Amino acid sequence: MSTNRSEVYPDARHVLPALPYDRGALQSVISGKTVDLHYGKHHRGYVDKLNQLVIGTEYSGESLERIVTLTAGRPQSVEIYSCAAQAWNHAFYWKSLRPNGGGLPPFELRQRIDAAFGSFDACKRAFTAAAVSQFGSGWAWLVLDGDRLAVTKTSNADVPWTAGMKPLLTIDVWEHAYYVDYENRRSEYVDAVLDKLINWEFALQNIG
Ligand code: MN3
Repeated sequence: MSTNRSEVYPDARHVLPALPYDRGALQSVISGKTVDLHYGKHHRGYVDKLNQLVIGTEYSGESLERIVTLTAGRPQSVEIYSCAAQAWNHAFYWKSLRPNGGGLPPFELRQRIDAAFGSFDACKRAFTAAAVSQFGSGWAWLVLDGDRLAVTKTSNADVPWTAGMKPLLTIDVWEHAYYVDYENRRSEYVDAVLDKLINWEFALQNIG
């Protein structure tokens, strides 16, 4: 008997994960309108498109992570790769935020931050610099690179784990993440996310 998941579960579909909070819960920084568009249209669109694209392919029934890993760097699979990676990135982004977030990281994380960056302020400056300097669409990340915390950025749909880095937090810097609320002022959005929404507890959980 085959254990191929696509045969066992022929109707397996990627699903849009529920938002971890109410649509208006981030409104001190990100409006409900932006969440409606970003989660309800963009994130949902990546999931829906992926489900269409994988029908009848070798990727049908595979997890998002597997699809990203299998298609990364394959020009013939760029559309599937982009939708899968964006579906993964957005699920991770919503968890990287929380109402009444920001502030100081938990003590254990602050020790790791001090060791890697010298200070919490230096870490925030590095995170902001990565987010603001990403040319065009992409993502800024706090990652584990080996056993050391680092900040990095990726273009378009790219994830850090195909380069061997473990993601701890992310900030979406595609224009659709902030343009309705901040127009072209990306740095204002990034500063506000870091001060009021970023979920340092989630980063600590991800260190594992
Ligand atoms: Mn986005």
